[in-house]
Amino acid sequence: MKEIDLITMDLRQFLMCLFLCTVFALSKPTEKKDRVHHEPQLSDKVHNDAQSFDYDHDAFLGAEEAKTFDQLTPEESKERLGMIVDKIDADKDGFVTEGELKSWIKHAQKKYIYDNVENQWQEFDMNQDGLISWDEYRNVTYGTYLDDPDPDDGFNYKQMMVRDERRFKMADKDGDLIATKEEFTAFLHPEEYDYMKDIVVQETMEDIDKNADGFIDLEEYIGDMYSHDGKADEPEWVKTEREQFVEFRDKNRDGKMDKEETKDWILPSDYDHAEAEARHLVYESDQNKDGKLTKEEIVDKYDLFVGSQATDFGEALVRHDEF
Ligand SMILES: *[C@@H]1O[C@H](CO)[C@@H](O)[C@H](O)[C@H]1NC(C)=O
Ligand SMILES: [Ca+2]
Repeated sequence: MKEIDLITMDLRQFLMCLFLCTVFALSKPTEKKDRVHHEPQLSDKVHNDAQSFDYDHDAFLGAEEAKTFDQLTPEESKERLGMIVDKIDADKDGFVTEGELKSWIKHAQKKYIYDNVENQWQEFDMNQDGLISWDEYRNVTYGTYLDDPDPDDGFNYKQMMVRDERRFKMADKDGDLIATKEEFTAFLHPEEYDYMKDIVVQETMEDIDKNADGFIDLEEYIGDMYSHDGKADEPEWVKTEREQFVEFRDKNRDGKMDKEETKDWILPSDYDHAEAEARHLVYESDQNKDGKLTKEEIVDKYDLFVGSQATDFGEALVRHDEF
């Protein structure tokens, strides 16, 4: 019980800080709030295989992991790549398909999200059964509020809890009110999951739609990103946002944004980089052109997937060994 209280106190302090920070941010009139969820990039490197495979390495391993491979000898790289191939081959049929490769690349791309869920997991899985029930989540997060439903720190815990429960139920695909790790990841990071997109849109609309008519009108749209302090003239970017609203956000020109228009704004559908990279990797290494890869085909092309370029590796040797 002690522990729960402590955690919950931490959460309250965190929320208080968040609240104060938000107030602080809003009080600065030039600060602009960004509601758009951007896709994380596969790599910040340029994709030009004639120069180097750095982009492919980042995409395939994630940028952090790719750095550790730069320190390995070709033999070590091949060995570790072989072990990775076993993981990518999800159905264990001995072949890596384009689809399996795409899932793997998406996984590498989202590693920071999985790490974040991993870090929070112990806190919520009270009975350590590898699952997090709504009861567990609610007790840990709102235990103090439930014991004392009338705290005077200014937060509407009831409203936050109702909203959390709705999102939890949406993430919980089989409706047993118990979240697996995947479902809990969808709960904490809903923008990463197709089946959670509607609730992301709904929550965003509720935040912005101050008169609760189910639409975002121009003043609500501007009011969410810019708080007037009365005296100052509107900065230039606010005027630009007004034009954006009329020209691009409000597609059917009825003066307000509905669900679909809000979705197009905050969750723009990007070109699928992971799919393109998976296709590229298969194309480059599929020796017998049967459309799927064996471990051998992948390891043969280890320099494309993980290995450092011969020249890089030479430099690494010079750095580490003294001749
Ligand atoms: C949550 O708290 C309630 C009230 O303290 C308790 O009865 C219940 O067993 C708790 N549930 C879990 C899963 O810890
Ligand atoms: Ca549990």
